[in-house]
Amino acid sequence: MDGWGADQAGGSSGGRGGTGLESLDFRVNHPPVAHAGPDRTVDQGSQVSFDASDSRDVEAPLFAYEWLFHDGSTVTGLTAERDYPEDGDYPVTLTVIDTAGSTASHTITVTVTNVAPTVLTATDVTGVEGSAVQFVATFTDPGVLDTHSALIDWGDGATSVGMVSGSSLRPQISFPSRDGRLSSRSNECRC
Ligand SMILES: [Ca+2]
Ligand SMILES: [Ca+2]
Repeated sequence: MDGWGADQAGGSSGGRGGTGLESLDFRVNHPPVAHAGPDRTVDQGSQVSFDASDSRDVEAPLFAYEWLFHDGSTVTGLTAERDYPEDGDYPVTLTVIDTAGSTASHTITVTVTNVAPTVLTATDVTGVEGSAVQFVATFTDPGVLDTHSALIDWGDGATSVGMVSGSSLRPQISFPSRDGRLSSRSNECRC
């Protein structure tokens, strides 16, 4: 136990000229219990809500709650929210403080899994024989911090590497020529 306090001071006295006796009643503070909830597994791009309602203290309602995230940022309060745009494992530590100043912590892990990109648009292209045509596609990925490569399968065994450009929210792929069919996997757009 890491906290205590005097609950009451009382006393009794001895007789005249005798020895005195004083009594003190102490109430030992029980440390709080922190509970940040279960470990989580979410898709990248998700917002995760945290709730410390299962934390408790014997003596009184908890005085304060603080959430510490992997980047060193903190949020105070019974609940907190956090966006996870990048896949990986991220610790979240809840620290609670009781009215006597005792603290307790609980750390959970948020596992963020990669989500494959999705090809949104790819239009048919008509060209003149012997001339190059540009083929353009767009895709989306909830992992806005992900990097991407693109490959087009022309359908005859030939492939070409595409150039990815544009904003992270709506990137675009440009290919040198010909037409093909679209598919996607992992963080690679195969068009
Ligand atoms: Ca307590
Ligand atoms: Ca992704």
